[in-house]
Amino acid sequence: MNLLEKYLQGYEILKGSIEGLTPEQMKTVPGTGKWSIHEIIIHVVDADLMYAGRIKRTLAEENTILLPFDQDAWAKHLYYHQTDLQTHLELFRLLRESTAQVLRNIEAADWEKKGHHPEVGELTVQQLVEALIEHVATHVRRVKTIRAQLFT
Ligand code: NI
Repeated sequence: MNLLEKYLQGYEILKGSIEGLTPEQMKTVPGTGKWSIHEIIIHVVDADLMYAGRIKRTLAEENTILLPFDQDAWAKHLYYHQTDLQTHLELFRLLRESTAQVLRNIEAADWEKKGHHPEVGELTVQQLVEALIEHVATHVRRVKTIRAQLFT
């Protein structure tokens, strides 16, 4: 499976990870300072939103700056528990599909274009896409752990 196929598969993987959970289970906080599954999913969608912008900036602009974002502040100040999950899952699907359209059209050399992240340093388009694939995998593992601990 190539990188773009894996990237597109993220939607089914993310959606599949929460299958069968009730809204109450989704919003159960597993411990002090821990995210509920609902918050995890919204976080994954917001990260994709930021990364879609990063990928486009890196492709379109020379020496672009990739802005970091404070994920805990986002979860708190954007009131993740009051945001609708289905709307965000749909946004995730559309972000991946629309970004994949862009990535299908670029030249092979464009995958090596770099943006600059103030904390991480240089990141290529390929690394940004790989990071997104890994990001879903990491959080889906966490969802599985919470499900096994609390809901089985
Ligand atoms: Ni994350």
